Amino acid sequence: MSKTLYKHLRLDVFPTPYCPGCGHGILLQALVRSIDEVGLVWVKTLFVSGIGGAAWIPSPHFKSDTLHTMHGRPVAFATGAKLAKPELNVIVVSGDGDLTAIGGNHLIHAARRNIDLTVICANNNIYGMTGGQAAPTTPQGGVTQTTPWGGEEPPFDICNLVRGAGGQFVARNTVFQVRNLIKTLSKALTMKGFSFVEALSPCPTHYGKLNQIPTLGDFQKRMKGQYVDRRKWDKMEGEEKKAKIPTGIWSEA
Ligand SMILES: Cc1ncc(C[n+]2csc(CCOP(=O)(O)OP(=O)(O)O)c2C)c(N)n1
Ligand SMILES: [Mg+2]
Repeated sequence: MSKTLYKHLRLDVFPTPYCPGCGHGILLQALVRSIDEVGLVWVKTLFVSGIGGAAWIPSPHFKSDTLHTMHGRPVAFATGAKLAKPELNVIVVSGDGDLTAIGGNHLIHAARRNIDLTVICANNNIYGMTGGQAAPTTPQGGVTQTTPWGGEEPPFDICNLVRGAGGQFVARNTVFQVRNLIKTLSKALTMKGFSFVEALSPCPTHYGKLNQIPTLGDFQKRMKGQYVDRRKWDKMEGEEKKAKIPTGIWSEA
């Protein structure tokens, strides 16, 4: 990372706790770059996270006020903080498990109410920090510690979920599309209303190990062939559509 960005970080807590190849570290860097780009002022900013690997992105790494809350509850805490101090930029960073399993209700109702929050979800398709259990985002057939024969249930499409609930700005990028990801984060940070960014983040240690994608490079190869702009994806059909991951912007207004 460029030394000019060090001013945003608590350097004494580095290196991060992430396993080798975890995409959460790439998201951390992308978020710092976008914070720098939009000139976010730390004294007017509060980061809120829940429990999980992704929740460690802002806390303790960012030189900002951070609330590291209970599992599933960051959106509820963030809502309270925004109501009490509307002048704050309130930004939630947490995982797919935290935000869509135990915290799913808070997420959809904050989107429905169009509260002026930015929510960033690092989606690695698994409960990473607790050893790799299935999440509501685990793909059908995905092997995890709790689905050793492959998950049977269809996963949430989180962007469709949040958009359907009323989220104003809704977007998805993979951490491999880092320039797009930074642009998307910058838009989300500067928009009024409920903004939601899903960052697809590989987990080689838990998901990859059990699904023959053991390294970050393997994920990159696989995901590069999968992601496609959502406008193109909308026109696809059948097996071709199923094999792809739509990325881009769902809604800007
Ligand atoms: C009430 C409660 N239930 C369960 C847990 C255990 N727990 C901690 S983190 C976590 C899931 C984290 O998954 P995710 O949010 O996807 O983060 P990741 O580690 O994958 O980045 C779970 C189930 C907890 N801490 N508290
Ligand atoms: Mg996860």
